[in-house]
Order: sequence, then C-alpha cells, then structure tokens
Amino acid sequence: MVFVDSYPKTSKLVRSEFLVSFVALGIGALFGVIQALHRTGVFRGFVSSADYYTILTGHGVLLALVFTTFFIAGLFAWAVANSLERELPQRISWSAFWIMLTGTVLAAVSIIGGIVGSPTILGHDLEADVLFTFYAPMKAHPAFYIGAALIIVGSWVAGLAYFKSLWDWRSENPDERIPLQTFMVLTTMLMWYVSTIGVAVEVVAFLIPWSLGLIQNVDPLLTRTLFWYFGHPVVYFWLMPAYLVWYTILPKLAGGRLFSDPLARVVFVAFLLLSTPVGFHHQYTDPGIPSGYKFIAMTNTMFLLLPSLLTAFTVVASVEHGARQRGAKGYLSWLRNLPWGKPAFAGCMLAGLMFAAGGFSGMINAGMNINYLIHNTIWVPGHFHLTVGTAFALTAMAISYWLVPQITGKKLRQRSIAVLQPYVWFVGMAVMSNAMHRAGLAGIPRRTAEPTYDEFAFEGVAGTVGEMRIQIAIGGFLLFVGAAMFLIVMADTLLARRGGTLSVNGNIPEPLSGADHSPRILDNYKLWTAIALLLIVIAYGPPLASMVADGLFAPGSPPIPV
Ligand code: HEM
Ligand SMILES: [Cu+2]
Repeated sequence: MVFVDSYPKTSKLVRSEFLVSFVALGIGALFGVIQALHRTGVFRGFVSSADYYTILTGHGVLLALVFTTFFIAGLFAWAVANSLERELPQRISWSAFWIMLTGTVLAAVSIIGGIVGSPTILGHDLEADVLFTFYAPMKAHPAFYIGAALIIVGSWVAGLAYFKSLWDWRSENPDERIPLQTFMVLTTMLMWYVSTIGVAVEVVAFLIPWSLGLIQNVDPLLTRTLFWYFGHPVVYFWLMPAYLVWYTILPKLAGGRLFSDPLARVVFVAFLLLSTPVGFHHQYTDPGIPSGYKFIAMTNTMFLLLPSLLTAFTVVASVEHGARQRGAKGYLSWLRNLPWGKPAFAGCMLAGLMFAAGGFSGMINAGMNINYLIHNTIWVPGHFHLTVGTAFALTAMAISYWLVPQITGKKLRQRSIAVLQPYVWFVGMAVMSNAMHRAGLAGIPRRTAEPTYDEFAFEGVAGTVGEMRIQIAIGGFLLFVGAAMFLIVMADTLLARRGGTLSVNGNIPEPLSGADHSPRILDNYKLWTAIALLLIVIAYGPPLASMVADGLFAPGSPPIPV
C-alpha cells in the first residue's frame, strides 16, 4: 500500500514540512546566485554592496537553518512512521511545525527589514545583518533571535513526537529491536538535544536580553563558544539524515540490501558521542582558549573521520551488492550496472562522492596549524558547499524524487528534467567549489562583497584570480539552474492529479547482516547519552569555567593552566 493511504495524517505533515523547505531552497538559491555574481564582479546590479550582507544572511539562514530543519523534520516523520508502522502523534507534530514556521517568519522578516531601510519596530531597527553564525558583537533585532530560538524549540518538540511513537510502539512490542530507521532518527535527535543546549543558552540568556537593551554587555568569547558548541554538531544534524537515506534507502535503489545493520548502529552511536566535544576547532584563532583544549578538539575531530569512513565502506559495499544482484561482474565494472538514470539513485551517489571531497578539505580545516592558512577565506564556503550544500542538499533533492510520490500518491512528473538535475548540480558544484578552494588558498576572503584582489600576483597559485572568479560565477549559475530544475519537477508533481499506480514503495529490504547481529547495548540510549555528556564536560568544562570566572558579561577570560 502507498504510504499516503496507510498514513494520510503523517503524509500531510511531511508535505507541509517539505513545502516550507522547498520555498526556502528556492529563495536561498536565488540569493546564492546573486552573491556568486556580485562578489566575482560579473554582475552587481541586483543589490548594492552594502546590502550584500543582508542577502548573505538570508542565504545562510534560509538554506543552512530553514531548508535543512524543515526537510529533516519531514524525512524523520516519514522514517518513524514507515519503520514503526504507525501515524505520528498529530498534536505534538503540528505544534512543532507551527512553532518552527513562526520562528522562520520572524527571522525572515527581520532579515528583509535590512533591505527595506531598517524601519524602527518596537523601539529597535528591524534588521539582522548578522550572518547565519549570529554571535556577538554583531547585533540583530530581537525578533531575529526569538525567531532562531523558536526554530530550535520547534525541532525539539518534533523530536518528542518521535520518542512518543517509540514508547507507544514499545508497549506493543516489548522485546523487539528498535527498527533501524527509527534508531537513526532517535540517535540524531539525542545528539541534537545535547548540542543545541549551547545555542539555546547563548540566545535566551545573552543575545535576546542584549538586543532588547536589558543588559549592556555580553562576553563575545563566551557567546562565540556557546555558538560553536552547537555550530559543529549542527553539521551532523544535517549529515545524519543523509546517512539515514544512504544506509536504508540507497541500497534498495541499487537493487540490493544494506550490508550491515550493526555497523550502521555503531556509526550513529559514534556520532552521538563525538559530535559535540569538538567545537573549539572553529575557534583556533580565538584568544582566551588554551591551546591544549583546542588540541583536544582537533583530536576528537579526527576521530570523527572513523564513522564517516565506516559509512563509505558500508554504503559502497551495499551498492556493490546491489549491482551484483543485477548481474554485475568484475572489480570495478559493477559500477556500470547501477541505475544511473534514476534521479534518486544518481543524486544520492553523486552527493556521497562529493562528500568524500568535502571530508578531505574538512580535515585541512580541522588541522590546528594548517587551519591558519585557510581561516576565513573563501576556501571555507568551498568546503561546506560540498558537505551541507551537496551531501545534504543533493541527497534531500534526490530522495524527494522517490519520497514525494509516496506522500502524495502522485507519479513524478517532468522525469527528463529530474534525470538531468543531479548531474547539473554536481557539475555546478564541482566548478564553484573547486575554484572557491583555490581562491581561498590564494588568500581571497569569504563574506566580502567586493574582494579586490585582481591586481595581486599570487606566486605558487596555478591560474589567475580572474579565472577563478569566472568559475565561481559559472558554477554558481549552474547551481541556480539545478535548484530551479528541482523546484519545477516538485511543483509540477505536487500540483498534478493522482492517477495510475506508483512504481516506488517504502518497503526496506532486510540487511545482509541484520539487527539480530547487533549487540543490544547499542540501543542503550541512557548509557550513550551519559558518555556523550561526560566527554563534553571534559572538553568544555575548564575553559567555560574560566570564561565565566570573571563575571558572566565581562569580555575575555583569565588564563588557566594547561
Ligand atoms: C544555488 C546554489 C548556491 C549558490 C550559487 C551558492 C553560493 C554561495 C556563495 C558565493 C557564498 C559565499 C559568499 C561569501 O562568502 O561572500 C555562499 C555562502 C554560503 N552558502 Fe551557498 N550557495 C548555494 C547553495 C547553498 C546551499 C544548498 C547551502 C546549504 C544547504 C548553502 C549554504 C551556504 C552558507 C551557510 C554560506 C555562508 C554564509 C556566511 O558566510 O554567512 N549554499 N553561497
Ligand atoms: Cu566543525
């Protein structure tokens, strides 16, 4: 039976969440191409350079916070309902949706205020040119911070619905293992609860009172630290849903089965443990944090490679198994026996491939000494357009081709556009991101409306600054085309009438090595959450204590011995 007929209520929820996320993607992509053309000097007619930061804030917030969070809420709702075979609790889920939507509207209105002349609203200028990493000392209208807080609170409430589903299911199935998709959702949410504490404290205790004028000073180091306490794990909040897709759906699309359920569970537990005690790797250049603690963060970050390498192995092994089921032979020629013409499959595979490249440039970001070479250069956006901008975003688009028919009962329309779309995104991203990495090595800064580096000669850099700029502009334009192609397919599918039978379904085949091979201790959430918290106390305790030792609102921190 089609998902929408088995679970009509959850389908409606998923549709609403996807709709908000697709709108955010469309506006965000438009801002993206404006930036790419503006900062390269190809075309500066859309916005003034002074408004560049407003557009950039909109791009970061709409794509990295709104598009991601709403898409993940929809995907998780589907995954829990599909694997526990029950409708999600409606009241909690819809409350979450409306809280997140209210937050999104507040944040978006504050950002738009910056373009329309910052009118005074409730005694404060309506603007939020603070970028998506909204820490002090840049200040936004209180509505922006309240909006950001509501998006996070909404995601917490959405998580309650997944846990409630598990508890209800558990009372009927006391001895069964938690189904893999639900296990992945809940592990991600536990990681999210632990890591969002940082940004919640930052926003509620400091930024909102400060923007309202209730307190005069904040400690920039403390608020930055609280932000990055959340700012690294948030990348796993984007990535783990992509992993859910790669582990549980991609093998099926390849015609095979997941290689190992135990490995998948180990990987998710490893993320719960290691995602948070690493945030200082964003603060290598910040004074006031002892290098020993930066070193701990670097070591933990390198350990995080392990679950990603395990994933690369498991997912490739599962896809190869699928190819061999379809009659493939040979060491590499099995790659030809894969359904590259299916947009869902091709998109996920290309996203995974780009993620590998993003992993390599991420290791350079994380290296304490080489980080100084690329810190705050355009290399950094080059890196994360491979990760959140492709590993997550392209997986989300690709799996929509498979999922949207199931939550609407409508066949995918505009198939020929859909088949091409992942390749357009891939080529656009390869061109834009590669040039961004190289330009960063040449020292060109990020977050700059008019980087005027043309007259400089960069010894040791292949190519010229002009050539890199053109590549960023062309790549950015192709990406915009890719996003538009996706949205055309989605709009046409969502607006079409239902008819005919679907060729896709949500039945997930049993893994080759199933849950009965997974040690039961892997499902012990209390244990893993306790260890995660302990690691955080070790990694963050002393530096945070020293930051607050001189008063909560006083800048800086007295030295601590290491
Ligand atoms: C149409 C596709 C896209 C284009 C053309 C594009 C272009 C750009 C450019 C040129 C920048 C750098 C601006 C600067 O530092 O001056 C940027 C920044 C950024 N992009 Fe994209 N991007 C696209 C899609 C995405 C996606 C899908 C995501 C995430 C899901 C994303 C997330 C970000 C973030 C978080 C920043 C950093 C903002 C900041 O520095 O505050 N982008 N983008
Ligand atoms: Cu990080």
